[in-house]
Amino acid sequence: MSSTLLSQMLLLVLPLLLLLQTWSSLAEEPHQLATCTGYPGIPGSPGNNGVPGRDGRDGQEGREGTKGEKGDIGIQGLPGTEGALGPPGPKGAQGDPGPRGERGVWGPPGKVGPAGEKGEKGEVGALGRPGFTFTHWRLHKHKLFAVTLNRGTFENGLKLCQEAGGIMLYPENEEENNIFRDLYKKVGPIYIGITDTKTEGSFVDLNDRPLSFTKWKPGEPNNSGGNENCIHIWDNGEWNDTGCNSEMHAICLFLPSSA
Ligand SMILES: [Ca+2]
Ligand SMILES: [Ca+2]
Repeated sequence: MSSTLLSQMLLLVLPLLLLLQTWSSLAEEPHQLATCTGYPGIPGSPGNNGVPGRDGRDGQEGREGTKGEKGDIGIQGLPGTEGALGPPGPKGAQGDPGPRGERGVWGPPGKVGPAGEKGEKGEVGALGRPGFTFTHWRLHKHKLFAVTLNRGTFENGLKLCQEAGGIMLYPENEEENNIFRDLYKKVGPIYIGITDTKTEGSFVDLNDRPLSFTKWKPGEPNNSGGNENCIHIWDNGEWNDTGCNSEMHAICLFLPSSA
């Protein structure tokens, strides 16, 4: 490098160095520059409203509310229209017969009426039928017992009772059996309303009902001779089967409905 060129470069650099030195000195003394006094400016006019922001995100689901109060009673509805009557149903099956009713009770005897006027003497009457005559009467509770005056077969006694409006019967308990026993002591052998004519050995009353009470003598009924289908009572109240053609009394029962 030549000395000439070097001197030219120095001539260019030196002014720059001086310029930099002057700039740095100005930078180290800024306060001297800020000391300049002035007046505040007039506030500017407010700016325009900005554009509305975007919708926010959905919030979380709220808690369940409290139970409301009971409401008032509703208004009564209008009545519905009545439907048409349906056809009658099929006839039901016949029911079982009801239990047998209790027997009626005899009423108290009526008062004796006034004596009638004495009548004229009548003619001699015809002979009455002996079957309608009874010799002893016993009233026990609601039952009226009567003993036939005359003796006859079992069929005779049965018929006499029916014609008089009664039935031939048997004692249905110990009290009634004692009445039969006492009547036997007064009149002798008495038939009672029991037979085994329909089924040998199976004694029933005259309505074919099984017996509710029996008072058999020990060893009876024995169907002695193979032909004992009717019953009579002994003086001790015990029963024996015997033939139906013997001559005996019969006891008829009269109830309020048949007397
Ligand atoms: Ca028999
Ligand atoms: Ca016998």
